[in-house]
Amino acid sequence: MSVRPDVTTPTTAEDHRDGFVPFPADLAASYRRAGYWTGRPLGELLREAARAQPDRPALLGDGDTALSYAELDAAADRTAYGFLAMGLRPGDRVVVQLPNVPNFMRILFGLLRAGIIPVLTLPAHRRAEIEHLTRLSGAVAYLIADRLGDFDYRALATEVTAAVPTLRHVLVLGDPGHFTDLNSVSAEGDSLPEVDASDIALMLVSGGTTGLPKLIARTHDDYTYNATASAVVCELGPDDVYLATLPAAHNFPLACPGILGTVATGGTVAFLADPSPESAFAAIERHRVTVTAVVPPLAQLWCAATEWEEADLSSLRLLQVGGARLAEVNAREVAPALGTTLQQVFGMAEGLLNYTRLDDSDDIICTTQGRPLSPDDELRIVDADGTDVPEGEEGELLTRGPYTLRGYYRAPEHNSRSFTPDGYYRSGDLVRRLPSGHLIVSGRIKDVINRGGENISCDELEEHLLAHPAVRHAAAVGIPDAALGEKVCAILVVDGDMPSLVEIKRFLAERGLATYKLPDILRRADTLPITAVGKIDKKALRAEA
Ligand code: OOB
Repeated sequence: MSVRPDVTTPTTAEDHRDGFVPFPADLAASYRRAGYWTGRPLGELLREAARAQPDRPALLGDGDTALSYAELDAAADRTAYGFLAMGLRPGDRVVVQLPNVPNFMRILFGLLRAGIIPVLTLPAHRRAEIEHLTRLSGAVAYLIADRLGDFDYRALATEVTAAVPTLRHVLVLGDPGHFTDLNSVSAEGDSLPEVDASDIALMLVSGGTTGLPKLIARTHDDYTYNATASAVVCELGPDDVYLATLPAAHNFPLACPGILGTVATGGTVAFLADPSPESAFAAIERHRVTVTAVVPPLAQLWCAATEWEEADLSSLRLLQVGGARLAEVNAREVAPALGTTLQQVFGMAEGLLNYTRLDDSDDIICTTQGRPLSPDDELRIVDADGTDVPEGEEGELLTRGPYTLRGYYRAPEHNSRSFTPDGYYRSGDLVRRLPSGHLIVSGRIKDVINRGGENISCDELEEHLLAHPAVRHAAAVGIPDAALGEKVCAILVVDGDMPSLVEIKRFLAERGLATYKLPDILRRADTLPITAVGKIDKKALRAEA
């Protein structure tokens, strides 16, 4: 499948800013004055740490190998010179699709230091997404691993190369076949290009719930702030060991505070290829991991697995959970099961990040999705007409601020819908705000079932379903119905016997749920489909239903 971007795609390095929506000059100046934007390119974070503590471990490899900051710094430079020696130019876009391997760091910093723009796709993306993102970005190179599980990325690269004329290089980690070995990208040099911190550093892929993914161009200034301010909230320091559990190209493990926040504070990064409890717990024990980030289904699985996996998790001081709503029952399990502080993170590749703080009360940590990272994050909560709702009531979250995009890359039509005229991003998320500023996410504006004219929030129903002792995962979707418009279908993954519809309805009614919100249909599933980063895939479920 190929989908054309809604503007003509320029293909030269110099044109990388065509279709980029910059921050307005007056706001940019105010973000600089406030000290959020420091003019430091992302590549400098590693440089500064290497100067300050050359011999400390930066990166833990497979087995017992480790790279010091000085070694990683030098490897990133050689990689940057290697890309330039191949003919890549600053401003060129390069689609990166790599698994969680230590090499990710050298390659990412190599690209950043050369001023080449990584387009960070996830290992689970396939031809539809990769071809679309390659075309949209006008990428000249595609960086892959040879294979992951049964999937051969070289075959995908062959297809994408044939379809997208701008693509000139395919570089492979592992067996390159007829492409080029990514490990051979290395050269010496004595001056790297000057990188302007207000320019695009990298592109993230939107986690959008509709249509093909969009590109989010993040600047060095805004993303450095994203990572460093997040590191402050999480109290990261040189003794921390951050485990990249989620796919490293996702905003959460990359910069919230993730890999980049760890480098900025001189800590150590380790990569986890397989997030199953067995492999994750072994990695936490072996590397003495202190912080990691997961999505709610994984948090649930890890909590359950402490019953059967023997491991010493005592080093883990902070488990960040985000990406989708963490039900309160599951949130309450984390500290007792894993012996760590829970942090809820409500974030988006588009920018805005909300964190529960380490010293928030247990109730705040377990029942809210955090409060904004920056004092200059501006939030509005509005009704369907765009009018601000009274304080404490539910509405759609709109936001702008020092690290929130002002427009998707090369998507003018989309931007006219996704942003207000004064630059607020319409998140599509339904939230309420507590007097403390903490947000409670109650769903997506589109994730509602309209049953006979009554709107039912799928999130709300799912939260109640999850409180049933037999229910491990739950999803609610609307099923077309001639009489009601839509009927409520609940899909459950259960431990042991499947409860009957009558039993579930009684359980929900006892919890005080309105009658019209009770499921009409109950289905059992062995697993629920998941997205590229591991969230429950409502889009796929709705399509199936
Ligand atoms: C993170 O980023 P994306 O871009 O994959 O997805 C963003 C969307 C949000 O708009 C919201 O709908 C949902 O994912 N979401 C949550 C949530 N965190 C994200 N919904 C409920 N509760 C939460 N805690 O998912 C992301 C980026 C950075 C940090 C953390 C997550």
